[in-house]
Amino acid sequence: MASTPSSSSSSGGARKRRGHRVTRRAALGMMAGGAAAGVVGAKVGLKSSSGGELAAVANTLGLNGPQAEAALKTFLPGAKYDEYFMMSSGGHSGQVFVIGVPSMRLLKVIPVFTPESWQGYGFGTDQGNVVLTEGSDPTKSNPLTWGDTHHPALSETAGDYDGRWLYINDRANGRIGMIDLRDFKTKQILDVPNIQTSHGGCFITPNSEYVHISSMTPAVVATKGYTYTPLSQYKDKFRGYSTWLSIDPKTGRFDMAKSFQIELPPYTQDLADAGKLTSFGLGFINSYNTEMATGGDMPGGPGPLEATATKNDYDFLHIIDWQKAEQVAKTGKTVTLNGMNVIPLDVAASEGILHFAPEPRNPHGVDVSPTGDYICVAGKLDPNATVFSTEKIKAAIANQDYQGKDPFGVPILTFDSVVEAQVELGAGPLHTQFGPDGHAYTSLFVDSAVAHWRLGEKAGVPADQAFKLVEKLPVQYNIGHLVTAEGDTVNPDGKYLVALNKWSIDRFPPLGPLHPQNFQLVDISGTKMQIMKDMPIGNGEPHYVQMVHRDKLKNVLSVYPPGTDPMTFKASPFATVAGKERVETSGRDVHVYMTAMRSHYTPDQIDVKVGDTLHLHITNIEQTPDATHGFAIPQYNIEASIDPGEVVNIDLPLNREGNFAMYCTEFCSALHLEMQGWLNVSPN
Ligand code: K7E
Ligand code: CUA
Repeated sequence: MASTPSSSSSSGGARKRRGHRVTRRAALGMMAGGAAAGVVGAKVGLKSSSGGELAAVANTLGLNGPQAEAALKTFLPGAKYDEYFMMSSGGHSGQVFVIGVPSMRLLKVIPVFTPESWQGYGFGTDQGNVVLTEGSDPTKSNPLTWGDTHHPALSETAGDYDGRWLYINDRANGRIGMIDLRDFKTKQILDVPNIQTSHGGCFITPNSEYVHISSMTPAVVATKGYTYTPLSQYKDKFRGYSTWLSIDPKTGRFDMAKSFQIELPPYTQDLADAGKLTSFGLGFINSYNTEMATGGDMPGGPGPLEATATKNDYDFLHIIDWQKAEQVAKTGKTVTLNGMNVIPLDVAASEGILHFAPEPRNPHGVDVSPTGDYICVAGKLDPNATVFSTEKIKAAIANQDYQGKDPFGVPILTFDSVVEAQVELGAGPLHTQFGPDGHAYTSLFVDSAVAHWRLGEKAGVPADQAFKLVEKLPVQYNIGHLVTAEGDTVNPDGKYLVALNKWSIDRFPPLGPLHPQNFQLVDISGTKMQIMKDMPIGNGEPHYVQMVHRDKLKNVLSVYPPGTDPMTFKASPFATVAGKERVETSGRDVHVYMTAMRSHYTPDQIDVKVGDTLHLHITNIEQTPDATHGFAIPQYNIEASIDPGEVVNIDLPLNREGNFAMYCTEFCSALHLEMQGWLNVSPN
């Protein structure tokens, strides 16, 4: 892969950095002698080190100078913290990963759509069970137990991450999860009405007014969920929905009374993004399969979906005026469908809520630039990034500058009137992220490369450099999304880029035929992009990731206040203090108010009968950070994790007699192994 020589005038030193932020060098607290120019330089300075061993180590590993330098820059000794955190989707693991940058260490797995036993999520305790069950409508009795997380969205204030909440969609089942960043636990899963799948989300509006999630594959919606319809009626009966979920500003939960949907034609709605600053109030959704193909690749059929869905030269960028929609949603022009306030397609078209702009065939990513002036669309089957202008879109809408209407009556803006530039980047462009000063970075799936290019004058780029490719960096291999530090906010930091590669082939030793994905950390602070580190992702297949500065996560709890219900952050009515432990029986319901502390449960014997329902209310009465206790009941599929100050509730119908040795699963103390008790279930 040939790299284009850099023509950028930017340099790490010239880029603006926020005053309050530590530079990477200071954060590392090392490299006192200055960045080493090469391996030999690596042993310079550092009197306190054991002396000139660094060059020998580098030689043994065969590291060149930049590699040795990258190794030092990404090493963090204990008790030194990463400057950034990546909130990574976990793909079909159904989880979210938290990864430190630049160390590329996995710091946490947050279970969202999939049970996770370490954290006792989905194994009998209230948090996981309640959230998973509530999010499984209409099959609450048989909860969905996995999801396909794709696009995390951190809450924002004035277009910048504010560290309060994180949302993530389930691409498979059209659901959305909400994580509170005080304790990094999932608080709510919503099975979004009327959408079976989701891809256009999550994205969040600049003041967290709404989190958006739209369907991917259109479906037939009936008043009671979904209904069977022959695919021959695809055009007439199948529909997509753009969903605007109102966020409760106090709790981060979804306020359904203020939420609404916009009905969309049966195209495949793909990625989406929210306008910001100059484009505030607009939302953008890509689409493909405007051909409305439904497959049929056996003899006599119309042909495979991927062939029929790529016939048109243009698909439609959906431009949604959500402020206008918000007003129309309050009128009588809407319908209620499965509890959701829905703006019908014809109303959306006639009220000026929905416009289309042609976009080169089968695009994938749509990304709004930091100032909001440019909307960058990358087309899988087109080598260009197509850059739309917010100003031109607004003018075209105002002037009704249409080149026609789609079959559903939605006006199509004239392509040449709304496009600002097309920048040839390479094969298979997918997603774009941003740095300061109009720097843009686009993933090239087919090329296996990152393309660095510049936006236009509205982003502060000199005219002679505007909309030009700067450099391409080969990555290993087949990059999907990419992320830059705070690169989808109004205030991107630059500094780091991570390539989220789908294939790793030879980068790691084979451990069976299923290979990990490969995250590659790239230094973008200098004039040339430089790969610093590979990180295998041995769980799920991440799609999008956001990278947030550590300073933004200012509300994180280290312990809960005593007796906290983590679902409400309020005192739990079931909290127990030392000395007040008790058993209360009412009919066949046995309530045990238990405490846990190093190294015992009180009570440690529970005597019940087959047919009783056991209600365990366990309070971890410790306030020492990290003094988490587990609680497992063998053979009953119960596993809890109880953090200091937390109250966990378990409802357990007892259907089997025996003496069950309940125990603490977290190695909490010298007498951890002694932290056990007996659940004695006698015959009825
Ligand atoms: Cu994988 Cu954002 Cu779902 Cu592109 S999407 S890679
Ligand atoms: Cu408590 Cu181990």
